[in-house]
Amino acid sequence: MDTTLLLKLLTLVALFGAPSCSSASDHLIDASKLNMFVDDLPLIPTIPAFHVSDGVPKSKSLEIGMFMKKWKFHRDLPPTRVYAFGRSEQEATVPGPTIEALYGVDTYVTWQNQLPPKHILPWDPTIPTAITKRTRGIPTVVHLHGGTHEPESDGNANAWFTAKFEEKGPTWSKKTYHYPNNQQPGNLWYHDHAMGLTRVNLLAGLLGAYIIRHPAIEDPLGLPRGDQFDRPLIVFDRSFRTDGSIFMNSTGNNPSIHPQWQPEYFGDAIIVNGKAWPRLTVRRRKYRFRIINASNARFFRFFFTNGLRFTHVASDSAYIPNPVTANQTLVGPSEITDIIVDFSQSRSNVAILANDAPYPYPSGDPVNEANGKVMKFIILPYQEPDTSRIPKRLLEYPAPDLSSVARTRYVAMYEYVSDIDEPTHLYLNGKPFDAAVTETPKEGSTEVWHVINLTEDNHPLHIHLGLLKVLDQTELVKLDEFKECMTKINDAVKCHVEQYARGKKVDVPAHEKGWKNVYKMIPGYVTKIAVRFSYIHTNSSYEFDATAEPGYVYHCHVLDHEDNAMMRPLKVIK
Ligand SMILES: [Cu+2]
Repeated sequence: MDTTLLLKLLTLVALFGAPSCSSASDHLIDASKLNMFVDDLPLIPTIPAFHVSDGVPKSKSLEIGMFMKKWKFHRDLPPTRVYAFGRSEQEATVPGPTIEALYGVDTYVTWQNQLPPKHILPWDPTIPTAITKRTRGIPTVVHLHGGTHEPESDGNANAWFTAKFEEKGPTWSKKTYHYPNNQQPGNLWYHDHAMGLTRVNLLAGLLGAYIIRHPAIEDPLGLPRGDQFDRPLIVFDRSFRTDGSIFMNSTGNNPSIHPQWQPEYFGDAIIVNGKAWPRLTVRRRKYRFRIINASNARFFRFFFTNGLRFTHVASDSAYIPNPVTANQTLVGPSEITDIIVDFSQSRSNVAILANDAPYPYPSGDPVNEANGKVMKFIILPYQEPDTSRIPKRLLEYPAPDLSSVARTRYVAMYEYVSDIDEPTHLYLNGKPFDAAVTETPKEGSTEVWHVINLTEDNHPLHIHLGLLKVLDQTELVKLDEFKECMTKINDAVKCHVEQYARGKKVDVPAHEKGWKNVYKMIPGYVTKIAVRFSYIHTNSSYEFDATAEPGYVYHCHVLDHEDNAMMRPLKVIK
């Protein structure tokens, strides 16, 4: 054989790995063979969510579509078929454009499904799933994660619709969603929430950032500003085939029960703002990064390999009262960590943002060379003036009034396995999603929830509408005994949870003691949270009817769990 040809073949095998795997078409790319840090971090396009006329901001109506298109995730990967948000197919990106809203100015969005009928990823009709009856088409619906808005605009899992609104789910009520933006300023994200399809629709690319800014109170803080120095970093993991397509298993872990569903999706390539392991050249000054973990199931424990530290200023959709500096930060699926990095403190001219969270978290596989790296910062050598600052105080909101708690609830997390000891589904409180609503908080009230994790994995619990504050996390002693009782009678009070919640306490990290909308539930622990059903910045009641149909939901944000069916309805009452 010609030596050049042999060399080429060897390079191809080294890059793409030997063909094998579950089916003939699944020639996977070995992510560790892809060169890291060869693509620049893309600047995600932004869409202003308000007009300015005569210097006055006015409300705006947007039309944002979901399109199938091709996306280049890496220099050496063929283009990948994705689903992307954008105002047109040409403009659409993965992640979708960052929507920039202004405090107190309403935004209306008509989310348009422009997707062709056949899904680019495998899905599973045997889990509770949005399935069209009369037509073909991909059900989608958009949820604005962290938003304080009416139930009709919340993207209820059964309010899905297909292309041209041809077919609609049972709780669909309107085409145009209303986001009042009158909550505390902060970071939100929008993503698909269709019943049983959320994990595949996000995997295909249906996600993007949404920022609510309140200049009158944020500008005086003096934090880094502008597109260059204040940037969202949307991070997720993906696996690819040699033809560039996204790889997702087409065979389930219990194929005779669920042909396709598996309990967690993990990919080896780490994608930031749409590129695998990108690089960014930065100046020796402070930058603000709003990091969104948009993975299906992967937790990230971020740190810099050169010891550079970061300072937290907000968590999820709310500022924290005081900045907190740390060496590392654990970010579960759907959590948002908002940090300042001061590159003038770096002793080297290169800083790698890395990850060392096992997957599944916390007791799964250790990270490898590929998924243990996130992105590279190339730091320019010369010092420069920096007028931005990290103030001693950020924004403080009233603490929940624990003397007037309206209701105490228990939420137990269960995982069920088949006779081959493989997970078949997961439930909250042992109930499927369509069982009658049991969580009915009163509008304006504060509740305390005891979230009891009886599984072996950490589950990020996300509550729509209400914000939560983590009170404490306590280990369950004699876990097997307690689990046995719970498995039998599914009642935390009758099983005397208070007698078991006496083990060691894990400190809530300082930067996560503020208001959040999702939190990491440690396996074998009870996590006590206060949940507030009013605006947290004013403590006043909602300016919309939160009691309307179809209500809200709360769920695990590991998307593969949420889909099957670690999700329950949440109905606010008067
Ligand atoms: Cu979960």
